[in-house]
Amino acid sequence: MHDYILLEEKYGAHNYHPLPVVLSKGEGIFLWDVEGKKYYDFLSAYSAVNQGHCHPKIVEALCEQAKVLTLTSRAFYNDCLGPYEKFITDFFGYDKILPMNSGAEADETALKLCRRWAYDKKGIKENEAKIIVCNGNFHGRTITVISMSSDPDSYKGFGPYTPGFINIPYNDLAALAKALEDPNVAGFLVEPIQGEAGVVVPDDGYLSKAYSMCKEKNVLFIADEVQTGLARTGKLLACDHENVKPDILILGKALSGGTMPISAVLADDEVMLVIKPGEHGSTFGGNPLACKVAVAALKVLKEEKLSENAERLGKIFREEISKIKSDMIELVRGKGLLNAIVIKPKKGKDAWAVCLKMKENGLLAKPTHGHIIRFAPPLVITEEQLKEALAIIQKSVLEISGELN
Ligand code: IF1
Repeated sequence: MHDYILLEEKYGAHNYHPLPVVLSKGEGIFLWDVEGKKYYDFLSAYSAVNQGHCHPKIVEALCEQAKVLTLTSRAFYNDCLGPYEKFITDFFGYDKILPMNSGAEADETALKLCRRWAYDKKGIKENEAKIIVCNGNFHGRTITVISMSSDPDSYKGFGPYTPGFINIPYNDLAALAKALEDPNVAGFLVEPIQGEAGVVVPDDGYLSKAYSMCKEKNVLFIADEVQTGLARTGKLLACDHENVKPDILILGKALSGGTMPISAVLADDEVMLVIKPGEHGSTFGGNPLACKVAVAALKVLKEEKLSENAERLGKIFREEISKIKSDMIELVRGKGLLNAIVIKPKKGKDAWAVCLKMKENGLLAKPTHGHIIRFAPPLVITEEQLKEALAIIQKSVLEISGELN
């Protein structure tokens, strides 16, 4: 175990600080380390494995297509892309898709689409378009994306930054109204729930009101559903909770069920067709392998009713966590199976210590911002398994806080 950690330490960039566990196998909601110890996975690779680790139908699609054709580039047509594009646009109800790979790339794509739409359709003077973003956002790691960030860990020391963004507080409609007064505003980019910020759920009605305010000003409502989408919050999309259909929808992570980087931007013709041949793309975007995998991954969400499961079990999770009597648990929040608890440190023990204890007890989760623990198991978890996991969480918190006698 130690050897693998030392190898990463010596030969890998130090851009992460992982929990000291070395994993070598995954199946459904479980992970195993190199010593054969089994864990509940309560991170789901940051919601990329909503369908569970190594889902047989997704892996089969991957393996079958890998034997036939993996990549052609977009210089030529292939026999997987068109059928995938039809499938996913029907699935989400949009005219068009633009396929990419990582979430950050899909966010970048949405920003480019929005800017071009601003100049070609809205009539904003070239180079003057602005996009409203929220404090506490997380959209990835590229220079333009970190230019929108309000978190110094993300942006500090990486300037100069891309201009053209207006930062406003999240969940603040008055601030949005004020920012929308600027006639050069072309879009509003928002996470329906802020993941990295610590699973920050906005007030009911925030998204739908924000959407109608954008419509009033002819501003594109752009939803980053990379983390919240694909059944995670109890609906196919988190925006579905408020019946909002974003003008631009950004998907990633679970679009591949965690097998490879697949992301997508969906929009109707009025927006999508502003980008012309040669103006955007990617070597791997829309490759045959990805197309087959994404179709399989989306089918699993529906076939296994993962939204419904997330909705039902999410409620149980929050109810049961609230019952844990510990002064270290300040609050629990979330939607569906995207939840977090806020930890009040006690005698020098913080969220990291709780995560180490949970690891010891057979459950993996990751702290964020020092005092928050995100809980996001694969959505194929059953009620019985959830209860077992809850018992581990309870035991671990009480052991750390010294409340277990
Ligand atoms: C890391 C958090 C999760 C995202 C949203 C775009 C992207 C992400 C809403 C970019 C990525 C990640 C990346 C991961 C940590 C992680 C994360 F802790 F930062 F908040 F999921 F909870 N939009 N989220 O959440 O997607 O380019 O990475 O494919 O290690 O940076 P990507």
